[in-house]
Amino acid sequence: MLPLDVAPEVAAALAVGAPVVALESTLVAHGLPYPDNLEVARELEATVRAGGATPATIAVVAGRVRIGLPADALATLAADGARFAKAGAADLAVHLARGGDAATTVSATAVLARRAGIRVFATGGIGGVHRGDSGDVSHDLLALARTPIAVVSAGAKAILDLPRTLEQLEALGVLVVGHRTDELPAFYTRSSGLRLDHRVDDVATLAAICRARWDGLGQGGVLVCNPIPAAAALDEATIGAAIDAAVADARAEAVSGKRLTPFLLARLARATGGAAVAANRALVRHDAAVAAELAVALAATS
Ligand code: PSU
Ligand code: MN
Repeated sequence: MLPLDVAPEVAAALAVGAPVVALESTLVAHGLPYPDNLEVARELEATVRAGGATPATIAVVAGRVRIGLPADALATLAADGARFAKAGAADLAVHLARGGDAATTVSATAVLARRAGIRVFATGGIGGVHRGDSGDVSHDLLALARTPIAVVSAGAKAILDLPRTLEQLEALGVLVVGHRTDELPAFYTRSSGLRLDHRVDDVATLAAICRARWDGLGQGGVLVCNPIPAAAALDEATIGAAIDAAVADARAEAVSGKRLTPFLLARLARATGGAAVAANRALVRHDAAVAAELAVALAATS
């Protein structure tokens, strides 16, 4: 039996088919500096609520899966992020068996959200194929392919090799849909130059697509690509140069594996004087708002 603690508010919503949006905890524990991360975590929950859905931040605490974190647990996750392991879907069993604390990545959050009966999940940017020839490919991609959930994100993080990431998504059979865009967004900027096969301009259509994919076809994940709001987008050349420098630093310091993504994000935060953090914050808030809309639309048609 999976040790699953669903917060009362989330359980009540799920029991009546009311809209719920899952939120991940790695973004909080390892993706953003303190105290911005705590502000973001709270902001995301508030944004989901304002959109008429119930937020469920997911993490592993003392070997139990928590679907929906009380305020004090959220504060600990943010202030004490380093104490939480970074868990992908494959790592979960170890933390559960050992009674450990773990922040969940996109792959782990998607799997756990589905186990709890949640269909919509908001995050900033999914993991993907890293640049260079290390062969580092995030498990997020395969987990998304297998898990019938809609993940609303601003594309894949721009620190990645975006053309390769998009090819892998296609090869794995993830349905990638642009929300009011024809292109894969590049996280900090609105466009990557990579065209998407599908674009949707309203959430009612998006909900119908999700239903057809899950209920009709029995297929897996939908990646909803929601570009950063124009006013919050960073200058492409500036952020591009900062990313190149961060990737070069990681190589020089031989940073790889689970540490790589947090290392690159921290470097960008520093190199841009916080502008990368501000952009990350704005884009993930926008994702939470669209995810709430989608959850409401899905609940209305269930
Ligand atoms: N999106 C963000 N910031 C983050 C992440 C996503 O805006 O920190 C996290 C997600 O949890 C994602 C993970 O699953 O980074 C990818 O890590 P890796 O490349 O090690 O698979
Ligand atoms: Mn990796």
